[in-house]
Amino acid sequence: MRTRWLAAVAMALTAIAMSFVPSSAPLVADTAPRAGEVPAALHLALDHSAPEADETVSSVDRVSLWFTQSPQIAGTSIRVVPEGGEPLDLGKAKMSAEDDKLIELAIPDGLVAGAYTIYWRAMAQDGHTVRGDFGFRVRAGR
Ligand SMILES: [Cu+2]
Repeated sequence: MRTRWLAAVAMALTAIAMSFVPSSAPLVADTAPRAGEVPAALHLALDHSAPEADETVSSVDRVSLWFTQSPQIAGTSIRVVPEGGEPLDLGKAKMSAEDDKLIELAIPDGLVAGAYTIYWRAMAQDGHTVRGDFGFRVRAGR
């Protein structure tokens, strides 16, 4: 039948076209950008941190955030908020002199035991602002 033959040709052409998709293309559908969005991989993002998300530490003298790109320090901030409390007055986050993707907030007096949330905001070189938050705990006794 003619329609069945056309369907087979269409499937073959689709398979050929798929084989030309570069291997660097995202494999997971939900990472694909929607119209008007910048692909997620091109945005600045938090790579890792110290303390890590959900980590319990015995003491902490700074928050360190490593980003995937060097942010604009003027649009970048870190807040530390104790559970049920107000943001701590810790001054401004600073860019590491050795690593322009590392932003640090000093906590010279350390933190008392308890749960904390870090709220961060970072401005990419392209002007996009990205924000996020994660929690960590300081255990009692040193
Ligand atoms: Cu961007």
